[in-house]
Amino acid sequence: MPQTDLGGLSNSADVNDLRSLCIDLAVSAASKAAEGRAQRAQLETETKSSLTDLVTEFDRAAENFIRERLSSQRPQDGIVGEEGLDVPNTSGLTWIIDPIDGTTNFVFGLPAWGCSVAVTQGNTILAGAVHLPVLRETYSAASGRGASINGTELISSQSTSLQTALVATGFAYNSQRRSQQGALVAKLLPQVRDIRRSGSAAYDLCCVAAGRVDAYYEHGLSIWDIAAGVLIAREAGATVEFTPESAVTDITLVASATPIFKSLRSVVIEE
Ligand code: LIP
Repeated sequence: MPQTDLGGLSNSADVNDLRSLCIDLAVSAASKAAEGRAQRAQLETETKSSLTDLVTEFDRAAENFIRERLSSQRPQDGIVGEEGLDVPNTSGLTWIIDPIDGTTNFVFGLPAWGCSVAVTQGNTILAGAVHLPVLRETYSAASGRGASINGTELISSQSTSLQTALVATGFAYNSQRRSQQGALVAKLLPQVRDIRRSGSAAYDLCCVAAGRVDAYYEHGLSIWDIAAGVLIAREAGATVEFTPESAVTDITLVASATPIFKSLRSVVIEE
């Protein structure tokens, strides 16, 4: 995905304005969801693609909140969100929304969940933000302008050895794919320091950006899981590839310290 061509948005002020809006939307939506969660001892859930693919009223409310804000502030822009219908753009810009990434964690009361908001121009990610309210962490980036956590610059790992790399991954909701993913983890585990599984792709990519893990890979992702985190990790200095670049679902992603990228990709991607 090209990172330098900003098309009509050559003005860095525009890119930084978009970053500020990503942050505002992600923080506001995730904070509302956290407040609502705190008032419920038990959550009602529905299922989507499988018995384990959960959605709650708070996922839908958070996305509707963001959609309403965008329709009033950026009415010409398009929207692609996990829980709602696509909206076409007349401005060339499209917002990519995962209202609650890590929904299972949200339901079970675990901390690794957050709202991910990104804005793209074609295949270029211009700006993005991920807010995790329980962790009190806000990650953001703008294309060519660096990445930060709570306003402090993010610098990714520069690990040079796969054998000592801490690697994050995740698993799909489809049981057949999970058995393949389990076999792949078993193959990788002896070759790396250790594996971590947070339950949120957006958080995993932010952890790559922060150098808290040296790498992250996953198969079967959706664009809303990763759009903001991809830019945040890239702007922090990591190498990130995902394919197919123009896909919305069934995306394979590898992100890591640049020196170990090729060796990790050779293990986790079947050529
Ligand atoms: C989640 C991803 C995570 C993956 C989970 C799930 P959701 O997204 O962020 O990486 O392993 O299976 O897809 O469903 O919580 O928005």
